[in-house]
Order: sequence, then C-alpha cells, then structure tokens
Amino acid sequence: MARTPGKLRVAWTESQTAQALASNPWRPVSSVVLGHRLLVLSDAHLGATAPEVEEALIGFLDRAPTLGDCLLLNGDVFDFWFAYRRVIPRQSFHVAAEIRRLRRRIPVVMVGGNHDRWGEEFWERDLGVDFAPLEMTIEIGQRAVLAVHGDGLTEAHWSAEVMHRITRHPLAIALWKLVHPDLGFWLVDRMSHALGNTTRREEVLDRAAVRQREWAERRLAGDSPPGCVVMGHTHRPVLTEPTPGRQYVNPGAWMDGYRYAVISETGAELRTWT
Ligand SMILES: [Mn+2]
Repeated sequence: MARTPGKLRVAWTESQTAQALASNPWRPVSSVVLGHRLLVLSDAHLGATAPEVEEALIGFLDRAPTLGDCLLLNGDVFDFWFAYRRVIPRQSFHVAAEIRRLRRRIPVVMVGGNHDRWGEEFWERDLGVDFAPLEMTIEIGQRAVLAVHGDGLTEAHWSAEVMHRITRHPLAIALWKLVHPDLGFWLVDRMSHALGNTTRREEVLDRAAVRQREWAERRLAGDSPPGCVVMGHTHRPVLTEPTPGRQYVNPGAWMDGYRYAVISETGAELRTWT
C-alpha cells in the first residue's frame, strides 16, 4: 500500500538542543542527531487501561534520562487523543505534563497511532515534542530509524482500510472538531472497536505481526533503506535482523507488561520496566 512520506526529519545535537531550549523552549530544532540511545514505547492505551499502567508510565518517564538519551512515543500511548482548538483531553493530562517535564531534559518525538493520530500542532507547540501523524525518520548516531505505528499495513479486512481512510481524512477531522468533546469521547467509547486494534484474538494478532515483519523487512531490503524500522500496534514484541546491521523492532505494548525497547547506533534490545 502507498504511504505518505515522512512529514519531518528531526534531530538534535546536544549543544543545539541546549541552545534551542534556552532561546525558545517551545520549538524543537532540526539538525543532525536526535541522540545515541533511543527509548521506544507504544500502545499504553491510556484511558482504556488500569490506573497502574498510567502510574508505571509516569514512573518510566521520570527515570527515562537514566535509560536513554532520547524518547520515541510510537503511537497509541492514549486510547483516544484529539487536538481541539481550546481544550485538551482530561484523561491525558498527567502523562502530557510528565512528557513536557521530560522534554526539558531529553528530546522527545511522537508518531501517531490509530487511536491518537489527531495531535496536530499541540505536541509541538505546547510540549516541544516533534509529532508526525504517520511516520518519522530520526537519526540515532549514524543510524536512520524509521518509525511507524503499523496500522494500515496489517489489517487484511476491507472495513479496516475504509476506517483508516475516514479517520485520516481532513474533512472528517474538521467535522469531529465541531462535536463537543464530552460527546465526542462518549461516542469513541462506544465505537472504539472501529478504530481497530481492540481485537484480542491471538491468531488475528499473529497474522498481523507476520505482515508487519514482512513490510519492515521489505523496507530494510529496499532502496536507501533505514538502519532500523520500528513499529507498534500488534502488541507483539519482535526483534529481527534480516540483513546484518539492519533491524526490525517492535517493543510490544506498554500495556502488556510495560514493554519498551532501546535502539542504539549498532543494536537494539527488548526490555520490560520494573
Ligand atoms: Mn494501534
């Protein structure tokens, strides 16, 4: 399936980060390297998961600078997130505040998932977090890392494709913005299965995970491949190296045992937070 190319290419050097934060803490800078030790997590589905999932994530964000030197939030951190003009979703407040606090210490970037793609300029303007709704390429040392949540690549059923087109359409997004947020969230609670990814059927997820890996391995074997492809969405932890030095990573879901990954210039590791 054809994909929109990455909206932005973000990176920092340490001194440029410091400089940018000193002159204007609201805008991140693009330059060369985001960091050398990238933390990746996705699929916390906050709002639909137990309070402990949020508490653990806040603990992780607080300690993140001791684990890595930059962070990628790779989609579906929130079970629903939508950028209204003047209000923000209440259930995301604590984690958003913690992300803001962390952003003062290390670079943070975010890619939208099928549950929280509608970030618009909120993350960048209010939190200093580079945000891309579909995919992003970042530099970790000399290594290009392609980050994509993974929805739209793995669903075999036509209805999922229709849903992806609707939820990504500018007109649908503009109309949704006119719905009162309390009503909007009430509606989402009732139709969240339609956003996809709520299936817990093991064999469906297994097949989706295989399609994701195949997609990633095609990207790694294609023209000007990245050094690493990272995805979430299927909640299946995976680490493969189809070509020496080129890896596909899925950290698995934060909501399933607080999983995350660490990607460096030369390797990647699957981890769990305790
Ligand atoms: Mn997802």
